Amino acid sequence: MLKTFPETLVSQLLAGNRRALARTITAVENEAPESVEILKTLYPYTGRAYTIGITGAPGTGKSCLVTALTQHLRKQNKTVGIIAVDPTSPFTGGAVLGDRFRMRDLSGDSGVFIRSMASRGHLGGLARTTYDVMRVMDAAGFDIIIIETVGAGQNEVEIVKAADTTIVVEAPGLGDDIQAIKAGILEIADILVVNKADSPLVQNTVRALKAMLDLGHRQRLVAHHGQLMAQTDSTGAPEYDFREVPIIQTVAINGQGISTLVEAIDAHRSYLAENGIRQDRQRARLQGELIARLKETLLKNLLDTVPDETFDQLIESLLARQIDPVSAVQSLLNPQRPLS
Ligand SMILES: Nc1nc2c(ncn2[C@@H]2O[C@H](COP(=O)(O)OP(=O)(O)OP(=O)(O)O)[C@@H](O)[C@H]2O)c(=O)[nH]1
Ligand SMILES: [Mg+2]
Repeated sequence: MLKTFPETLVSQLLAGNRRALARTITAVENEAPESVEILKTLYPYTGRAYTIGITGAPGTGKSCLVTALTQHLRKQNKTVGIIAVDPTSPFTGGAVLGDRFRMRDLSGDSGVFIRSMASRGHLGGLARTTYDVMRVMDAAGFDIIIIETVGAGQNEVEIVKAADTTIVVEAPGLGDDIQAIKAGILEIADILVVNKADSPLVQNTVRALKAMLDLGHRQRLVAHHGQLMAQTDSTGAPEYDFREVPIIQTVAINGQGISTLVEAIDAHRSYLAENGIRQDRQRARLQGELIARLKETLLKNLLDTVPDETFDQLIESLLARQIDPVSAVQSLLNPQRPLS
């Protein structure tokens, strides 16, 4: 393949070239050397897309929901980029036959771009490359970016935090427990969806979710030094977010409830905009990213200056109780300081 300069690739991507988009995403996903230049060049074009995170237990119908949602958004003439962080997702071809036909409907449409990312890699790395892939799609001009992750734990919660609107998907009949509790993802939901509402058990699930929402109040979060923290009032007590989390019933395989879901997303979007919350969240996210990257760079720069033997010796000294960990850090930061 002919080598394309990052600027050329980015200008092709900005011009709507789908192959350039695919190649850019691959470079970014693999953290290829040119990805730094690519991300730098396209950064000024980011920050426009509205992002929707969809998470929930395996098999609740997330991919079908993403498909139905996308078809609806396309009717409103919105372009949609989809990132599926999920090795078992139908987007990667592991679907039952019916799903695969549905996906083909989507991928034949130039207003839709689907990318699946294997959930390999360490926690921070996965979250970061996912953000970067989102940025690429954002710069490519998609109106909406949807991220699907299996809500199995902290990993996915981190990724979904990058979304403007987070949808947690439940389905009836997956066991007695509400699946989201296990992963602790209920509190990140801006909208709850009970999919597979064609099941006779749907009302049980809706009732259980309502009861749980009544029990817990979500703390209002505020950006502080790069982290989202609980907002407190003048007495130090936490403030709560009393926005009601809607529970929406859908049948993803036939589109039932999807227009109600889109209305709920629009309402949440307005809520974020009217209260300046979207801006606050973006600020917090960027602060967090800046600090994370700073830590990583400082650590790398420092470790580059420390010979392996010095490092190994230090570990041995720690093990032999000749030095304590805090002093060990000091000696690494200040090599002139004698090891005592
Ligand atoms: N009856 C019924 N089946 C559904 C509905 N939505 C999805 N399904 C079926 O549920 C199964 C799982 O759907 P997926 O969309 O792959 O679910 P998922 O949550 O993306 O699954 P993972 O990505 O593996 O976690 C498929 O066989 C779908 O056909 C629905 O509303 N009603
Ligand atoms: Mg899926």
